[in-house]
Amino acid sequence: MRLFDHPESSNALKVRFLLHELNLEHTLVPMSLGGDSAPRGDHPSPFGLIPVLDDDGFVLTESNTILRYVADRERRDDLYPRDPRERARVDERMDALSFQVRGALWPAEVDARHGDVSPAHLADLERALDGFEMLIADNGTCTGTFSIADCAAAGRLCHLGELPLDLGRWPKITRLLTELTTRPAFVRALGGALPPGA
Ligand SMILES: N[C@@H](CCC(=O)N[C@@H](CS)C(=O)NCC(=O)O)C(=O)O
Repeated sequence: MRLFDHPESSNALKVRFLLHELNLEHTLVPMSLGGDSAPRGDHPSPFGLIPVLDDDGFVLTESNTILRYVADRERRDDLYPRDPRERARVDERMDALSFQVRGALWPAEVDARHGDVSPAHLADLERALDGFEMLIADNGTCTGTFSIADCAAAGRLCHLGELPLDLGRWPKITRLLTELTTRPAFVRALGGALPPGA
């Protein structure tokens, strides 16, 4: 397996976490970030985005799709259940991270890189985190047992501690982050170092 990757990509980190969790041998193909994301003939993604997985010629984009594919390929029903309701709960958390949390997180992260997070962006993010807090389990996982939703959550949220937020407002999210970012596979996916503030 080859993973087109960048060390700072949260979406690639989600996939690296799962590959390490499953001890799946893989080669990382370093890509650049910060391009124009326009489709390019020499890029494995039609959108010019990473991650992209190449599994013996089967080329797959979209980090959440890759997580689902890899768990299914390895027949890890514990990580991505077959039961329709249990599977829907995993999908629900992954979709909430992508469609409710990421949209609010990204502007705040961009602000933080420029040194000042706008109050409006912070308020949007706080609202999104309030919702995610209500959705998840209270035992340090998204659904009650470790699943691919947790790989998605770790990649998406591991830099939350770097933002000017009082994480005490979200005890379930705080526990989730503590459990996930200290998991050996996640530490390996990061290359051995925890991100600052994780
Ligand atoms: N929905 C896609 C989003 C992928 C995405 O936004 N990737 C970012 C890095 S996390 C990227 O490749 N950006 C292009 C660039 O910065 O050049 C997924 O989940 O895989």
